[in-house]
Amino acid sequence: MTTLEAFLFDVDGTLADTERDGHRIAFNRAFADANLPWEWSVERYGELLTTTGGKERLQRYLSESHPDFEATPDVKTWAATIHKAKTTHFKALVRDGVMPLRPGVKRLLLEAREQGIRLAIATTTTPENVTALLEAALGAESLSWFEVIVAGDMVPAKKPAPDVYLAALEKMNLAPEHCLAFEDSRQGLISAMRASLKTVVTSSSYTQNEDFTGAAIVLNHLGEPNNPFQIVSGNAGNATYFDVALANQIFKGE
Ligand code: XBP
Ligand code: MG
Repeated sequence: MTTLEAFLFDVDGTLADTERDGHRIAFNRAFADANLPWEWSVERYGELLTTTGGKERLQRYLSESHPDFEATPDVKTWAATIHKAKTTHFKALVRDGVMPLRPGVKRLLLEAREQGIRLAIATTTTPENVTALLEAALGAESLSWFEVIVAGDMVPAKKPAPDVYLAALEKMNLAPEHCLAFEDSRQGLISAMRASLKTVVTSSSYTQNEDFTGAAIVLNHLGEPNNPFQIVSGNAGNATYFDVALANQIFKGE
């Protein structure tokens, strides 16, 4: 019988709600540093989020909103420079504690470790951001909890391509049928499904109205004993929060 051996986690929106009050603010601060009078509103950032990856998002914004802007020495280098400043601001925001882990994340990670379930991260974001987030939320030693951390710039294509998940599975020498992925967005779900992974979706503020067809279960968050999840779609039996027992139930398709 196939057993559940590993959890593969997305970061942005899944481990923590990082986009609106984290990445967005960091981009706006990087614009201010560069004396650019641009500010991404909550709404505009929501539109831009369909492009995964910060550098790619910057280039899309330029072509849509400032097509005449002369990026020097070229668009790619310009985007990389702004993005570097943005990463510095993002890490400072993480250290300020503005992006706590979502409900149930810490509890589930601890329980998974206790039960010998292997852990990995498959994310679009910059590795420095992941390190900062884990250190701030769980302590520096938590980095070693994850057998592999695969980030978007380490593979040919970012989500919704399956590359980050395929790379994580390869590094762990694991077949997808032994794993569960955790995602918050349609782009992430598609990425995981293209890697043949069963996927648990915990929708986040920006993604709650997205189409999650194909997910094993969709919840508003993982829940806690004193903070039950709401089921958007799928079957959680009698569970009110997501634990390893429910993971096994979903994994077996019960
Ligand atoms: C997250 C992203 C990332 C972040 C910013 O997608 O698209 O681009 O918004 O990170 P997912 P960087 O959660 O599906 O992985 O600016 O470091 O690229
Ligand atoms: Mg995400």
